[in-house]
Amino acid sequence: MAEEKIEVVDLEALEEQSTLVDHSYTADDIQVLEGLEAVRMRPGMYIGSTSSRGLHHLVWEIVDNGIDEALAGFANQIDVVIEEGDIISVRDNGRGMPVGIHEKTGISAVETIMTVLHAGGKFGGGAYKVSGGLHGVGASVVNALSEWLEVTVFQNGKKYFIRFENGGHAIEQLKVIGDCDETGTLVRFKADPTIFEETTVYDYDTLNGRLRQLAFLNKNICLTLTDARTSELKKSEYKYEGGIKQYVQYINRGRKVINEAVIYMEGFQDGISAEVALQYNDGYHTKIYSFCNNINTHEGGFHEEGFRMALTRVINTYAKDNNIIKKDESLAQDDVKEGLVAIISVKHPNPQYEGQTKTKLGNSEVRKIVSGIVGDGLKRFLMENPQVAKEMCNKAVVASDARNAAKRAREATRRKSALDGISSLPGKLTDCSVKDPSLTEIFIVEGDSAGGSAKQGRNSKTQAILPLRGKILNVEKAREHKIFENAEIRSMITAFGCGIKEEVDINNLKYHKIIIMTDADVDGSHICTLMLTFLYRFMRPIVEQGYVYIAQPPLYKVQKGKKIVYAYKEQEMDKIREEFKEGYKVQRYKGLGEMDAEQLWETTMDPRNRVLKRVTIDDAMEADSVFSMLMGEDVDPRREFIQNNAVYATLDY
Ligand code: 1YM
Repeated sequence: MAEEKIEVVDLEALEEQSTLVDHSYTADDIQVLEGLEAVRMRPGMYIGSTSSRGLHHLVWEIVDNGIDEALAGFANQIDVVIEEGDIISVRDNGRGMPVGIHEKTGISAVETIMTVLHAGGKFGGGAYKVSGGLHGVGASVVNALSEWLEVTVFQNGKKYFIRFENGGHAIEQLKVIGDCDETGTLVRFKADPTIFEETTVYDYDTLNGRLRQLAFLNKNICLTLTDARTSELKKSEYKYEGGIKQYVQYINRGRKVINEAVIYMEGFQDGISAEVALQYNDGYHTKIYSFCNNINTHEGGFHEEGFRMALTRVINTYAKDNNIIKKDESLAQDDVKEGLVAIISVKHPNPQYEGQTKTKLGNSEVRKIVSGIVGDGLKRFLMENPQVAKEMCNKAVVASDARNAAKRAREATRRKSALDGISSLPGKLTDCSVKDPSLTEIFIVEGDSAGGSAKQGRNSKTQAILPLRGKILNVEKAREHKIFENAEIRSMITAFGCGIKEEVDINNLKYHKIIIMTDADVDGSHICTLMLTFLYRFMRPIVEQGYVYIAQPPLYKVQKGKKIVYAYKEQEMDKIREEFKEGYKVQRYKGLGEMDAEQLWETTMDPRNRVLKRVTIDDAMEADSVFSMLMGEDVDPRREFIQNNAVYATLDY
């Protein structure tokens, strides 16, 4: 009976909402395909780009539908498989997409969902769609951009199947292909290589990182990822009963914490749900990550504002009431945030995104809701845990004292900012001759010897070289003024020219490509992690706006007779071995220093041949988290991490 009802609801909605059913089949067919054709003509408008990022976006569109089904209370398991040939398979154990067939048109709801733009969001049983990312375009867009796509629905004891080819053309109508005793939806697709010209190869770590994040943000949903492309299966499984509470613990892993039990609060009002989890560590940095509908709102917005307001207000009131500070004193927002790790996650039926990268939540009503739950929840926590409350307040008082002392010292020496005196170009920089930033790039190179080769090999018109000596600095354990005294960091700030923190001005950025070039080993990736962490914390807009890249030096040089080829990934090397069979020489590069200037140019710096990885804000956020853990007090997770060589894994795209 229940299934009957769902079908009726969907078909009624379908009739109302979809233009499809008002016309004859052929006319509709044309209209439908015009819609999908529009997607194929301008894929960027729907999925952002057709780069590797856009490719991964296809997976998120399908996974989001599974997450929605889970949030509606009907599914608790989503399995993603990367099959051989980079075919993606996503399966959930929900109700299954509606299979009802419309009498007049003979078109099934499944087919409509897969062929009408935005159909999935428009009709349905009334429950709003919570996921659906920045683009949130729906499954039909994935269909349009696939060489082929298959949907199998498990429902009513039957298995239904439909297949589309060539960008969304159903090859036949939905049909029953067998019996089953489970329910759910399985979508399999192969991205169209004529659309994704750059690459159709999925990156395990990218998929893995986001699936773990989705598991943290949606408690009790089990998400798995299997890589079946090689004979050795790789698999991860994530399920967090504690949701964002565990997310905070994950970020603080290996750190000494002030409040052992994570402070957690949640609320629901006017169709908007909000949850917040927070924990202080003994460090100086603040990590507030906010989300709306599972999307990281990097630029903040009203939910973050509500959180900060409530945090500052409640801690000040408590500190005064308990004579920790005087009645006429107050702790600034920066003081109460020192060492704070917080996750704010809201689910909103009608989110408005603003800002440069459309990642700032613009719904003003959210401020009051978040500030309300944080105000009540935190007040209560402090009253019930006086010992921890005192430690939290004391930490803020120490931060406040340090900040005031630094300010007095600055005023005394009449220095306007910690950065005064950094104005002339750093000595080690070898600049390029062209001045137009949109044409120029700067390589940040590990070590003097590689720096030397890079200087010799470069295109001196457009490529600047800044060699760094060893590790940059433990930015985790130093307060800000110490950080700015570090020579390597000062060199970078001066060279880039865009300023730091709140004062970053992209218009002054001197190079539109900042390329980190380090050895392809553990040390190299550690330096890369340090760099990303620094950029993430101090120059976030340049990461957000896509100006940061990681160079990919080759792992191997293979020579057969006169022919020389380079392999940048193990998989490529496997292919070469197959192709060359025998009679070839292999050199494994351990560091950039092993290449002469010409080789370095040819393999890693020449825009015509090189492979660059553009750093996304999520990569930088992960690097920051890894780094924080590596620098923390706790030795065990660090040892484990280094043993597993995971730094390398994270950065080995
Ligand atoms: C692997 C991807 O798409 N699962 C899925 C999708 C839907 C439903 C269930 C569903 C939703 C509703 C009712 C409803 C979709 N339904 C629609 C539409 N997994 C995956 N599982 N019955 C089934 O929202 O009321 C779009 S997606 F349009 F019918 F609502």
